[in-house]
Amino acid sequence: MTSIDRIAEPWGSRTPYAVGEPWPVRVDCRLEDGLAESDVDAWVQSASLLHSNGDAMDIAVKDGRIVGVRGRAGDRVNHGRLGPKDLFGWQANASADRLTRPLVRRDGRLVETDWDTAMAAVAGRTTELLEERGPSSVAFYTTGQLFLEEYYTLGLIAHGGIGTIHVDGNTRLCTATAAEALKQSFGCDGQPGSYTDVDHADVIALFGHNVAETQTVLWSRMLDRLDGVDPPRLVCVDPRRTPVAERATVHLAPRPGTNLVLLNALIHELVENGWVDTAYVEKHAVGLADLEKVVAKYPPERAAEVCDVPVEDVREAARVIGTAERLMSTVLQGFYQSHQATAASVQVNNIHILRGMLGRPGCGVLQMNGQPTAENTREAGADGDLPGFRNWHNESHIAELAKVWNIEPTDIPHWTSPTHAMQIMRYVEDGSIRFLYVTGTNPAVSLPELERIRSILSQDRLFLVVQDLFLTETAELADVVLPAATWGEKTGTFTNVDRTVHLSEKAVEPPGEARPDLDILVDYAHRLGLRDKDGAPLVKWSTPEEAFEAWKECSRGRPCDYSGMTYEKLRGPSGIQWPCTEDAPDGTERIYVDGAFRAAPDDCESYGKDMVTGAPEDADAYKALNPEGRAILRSADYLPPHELPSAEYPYQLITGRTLYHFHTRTKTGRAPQLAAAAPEVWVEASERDAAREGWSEGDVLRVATPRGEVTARVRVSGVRDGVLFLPFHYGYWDRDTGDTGASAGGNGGENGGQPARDRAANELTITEWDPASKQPIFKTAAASATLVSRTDGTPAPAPTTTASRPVGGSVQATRGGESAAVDERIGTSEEES
Ligand SMILES: Nc1nc2c(c(=O)[nH]1)N[C@H]1C(S)=C(S)[C@@H](COP(=O)(O)OP(=O)(O)OC[C@H]3O[C@@H](n4cnc5c(=O)[nH]c(N)nc54)[C@H](O)[C@@H]3O)O[C@H]1N2
Ligand SMILES: Nc1nc2c(c(=O)[nH]1)N[C@H]1C(S)=C(S)[C@@H](COP(=O)(O)OP(=O)(O)OC[C@H]3O[C@@H](n4cnc5c(=O)[nH]c(N)nc54)[C@H](O)[C@@H]3O)O[C@H]1N2
Ligand SMILES: [Mo]
Repeated sequence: MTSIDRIAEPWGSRTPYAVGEPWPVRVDCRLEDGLAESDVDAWVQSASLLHSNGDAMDIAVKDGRIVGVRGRAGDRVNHGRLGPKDLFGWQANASADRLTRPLVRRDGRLVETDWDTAMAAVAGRTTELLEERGPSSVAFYTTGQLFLEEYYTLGLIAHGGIGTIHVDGNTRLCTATAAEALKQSFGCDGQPGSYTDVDHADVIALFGHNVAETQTVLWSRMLDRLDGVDPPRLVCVDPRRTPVAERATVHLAPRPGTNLVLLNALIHELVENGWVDTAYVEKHAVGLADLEKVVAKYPPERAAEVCDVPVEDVREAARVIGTAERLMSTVLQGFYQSHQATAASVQVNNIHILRGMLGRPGCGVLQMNGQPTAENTREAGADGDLPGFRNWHNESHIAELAKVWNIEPTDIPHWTSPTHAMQIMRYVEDGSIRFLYVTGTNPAVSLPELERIRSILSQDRLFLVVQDLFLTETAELADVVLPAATWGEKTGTFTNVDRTVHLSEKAVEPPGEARPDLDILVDYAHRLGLRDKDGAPLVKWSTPEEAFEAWKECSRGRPCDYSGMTYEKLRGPSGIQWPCTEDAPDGTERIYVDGAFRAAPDDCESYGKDMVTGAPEDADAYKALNPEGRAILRSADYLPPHELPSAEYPYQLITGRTLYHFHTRTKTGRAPQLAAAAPEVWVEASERDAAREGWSEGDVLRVATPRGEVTARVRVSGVRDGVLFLPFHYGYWDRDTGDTGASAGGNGGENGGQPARDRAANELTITEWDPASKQPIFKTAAASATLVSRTDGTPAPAPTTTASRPVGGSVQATRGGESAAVDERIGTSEEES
């Protein structure tokens, strides 16, 4: 056993392995200082909730408190490993500032109340509005961080009970493009790949995905292959020099917003050089002629010019991909939140279809998820999707769902497309939505153009309900705040990006009167008096396991089929991949084996959309295009981004994450080791831009767009020239004062010289979304940057271990020290079995 500073070494020790071998076990364990594993009273099964990787772990409990975590050796996903956010993030559960009682607004202030008063207000206002203005005045905005059982219940209440079309999740900001890209290419959501593809691939291509920081354990798996014999070649497409880029065989750093040109050029090269599996394509796909016509216009020289990357690198990347024997690809926010998101992401599917690289070991495409339970928001229908990947525009799917719910098909609103999150905000702004129930998300920090969002959410005529663990920036604006229990304090299941389902069990009691989201939703449904068509309660369950059993029936026969799973089975050594049925009781490692897609017209989830206009296509057009349910090669031409650099705003601004924080920091900001590693916002600029502008490390800059300003110290990093990068984690919440900024103005005190108000990246971002997926474009805007003051010698508060690594100078390395020590036990193959 070794002890390692896992802030300084986020990926831990290497356990190299060769192609086709099993990934060695390494069990990571972090307990409160002074405790040994033998001191722990109980180990309670769970998985990580601060990213989408689904790393299995046990929660250590002593005297009724969470005192640490340990990775689960036998789990297929992580083989015992955990990332820094998991190793330290659990401490937030016991934070002294957790919400412990419901709050209601009285005379303009939030005051504590009892549950009955709070719920009566929530249900009462819903009922009033349903009577006065109908279901279209009621909206739900949820998350990718609750459990499957909770989403299924919420989806039923909203779609089947209240009958509103205004239901979405923050998954719209996160994985809407993943879902859309999969629907466009394969007719249906659902990830073809498996994490074990890492063990077999000879080429791994990462498109706008900083996996090293955002799925640290998946990167550990890749690192262990890279350090083994037969390492895979890596292709990285990212405008920053991320840890992935540093290990890449080819790193393409395109101008933000030009992904589609690059991908069209890569496909141009595949076609041109005969790197296409014609037999596979002929048998299993439609659309080749159209795709060829489009990519013919994108020779590598065009990509070199538009994306500003060396032409030989484009050719080299195409050659690596084109000659791969087993290609694995991943796609994430550098594509999903960038210009022409769906069109670009779909081209990655096209590469796999063209190369016949689907459904066998090493040949997966992962249109990644970000949040731990985003997959479930989508499959259980708590966003703009219907439960079980059913098709909104297929009457027999609606009838089937109505049967499961024992309601009339006409009770499920499906006359128009569901309202996406940004449109929900627009309707709130316009006043047609008067009630918004927000669960597990913090839109006052995470949505684009925050000044607008704040004004929308603070309107008097809006009744805003916020269900959270903390008094967040959003909760500050609410009419009712409901204190929720979270991970470790409630039971439920969730599914990672490679379809692995984990059970997360209750380990400790929630603080004060906080309740599981499921309990609150069930209570809400009963108070609304929601009934099925026979007059029985619409929501027929109250425990998580009952909800899971109900969900199993809803999923039966659909691609995300859970019917063969039970809680008992999930208590086994490893998570289980869906589909899991009577015929496949241990789950299914890869779907779409032998080109068996779920794209047949009567089976598919979507008839597709025009990727430029977003207009949905109809059933007849789809049947004509794809009568036999093959994969669809969809193509699109490049269009320039709407907001391009100008004399006034000469830079391109991109935003994203750092390894040590999760989103708006409600959990990671309350874990001392994580908070210390990245305490405050910074802005990254390239060496050449800094030299030209005369900026040096730690100088305070003001970054501005037409929407707002952020003040931050500059880190001279490996970002490409002409691009500025801002992490989006830092809202108004101030770790030292606990202030969430409700009392507007520069109230946050000293943050490197700037008031807390101007540090949220989303003050700057633009209200714009991808036409097909409706995902906001957080990654392509024009910005200016000006010097506010010279550094007093203080460097930017940015980690040195990650993409924000300084290019020169003498910045002190990011370390966690004693308090970040983690035990690692590298297993033998015996322990592994
Ligand atoms: N540490 C940490 N891990 C997380 C999270 C977290 O908050 N913190 N959040 C989780 C969630 S919900 C998500 S969605 C994922 C996100 O995971 P990622 O998508 O990996 O993270 P991001 O930092 O948003 O963006 C990835 C990269 O996109 C690049 N990029 C920006 N613009 C462009 C572009 O135009 N083209 C290309 N090719 N690349 C571009 C950025 O430089 C950045 O390195 O992470 C999950 N894991
Ligand atoms: N500029 C910019 N903006 C972005 C992004 C970007 O890259 N750049 N990324 C976008 C992406 S991909 C995402 S996913 C979003 C994330 O944006 P948010 O969803 O707003 O971020 P979180 O901080 O994760 O908010 C989750 C909230 O849920 C609460 N919570 C946690 N567990 C529970 C629970 O069990 N029950 C309840 N009721 N509440 C709980 C937490 O305390 C927290 O307040 O941000 C998006 N915004
Ligand atoms: Mo996300």
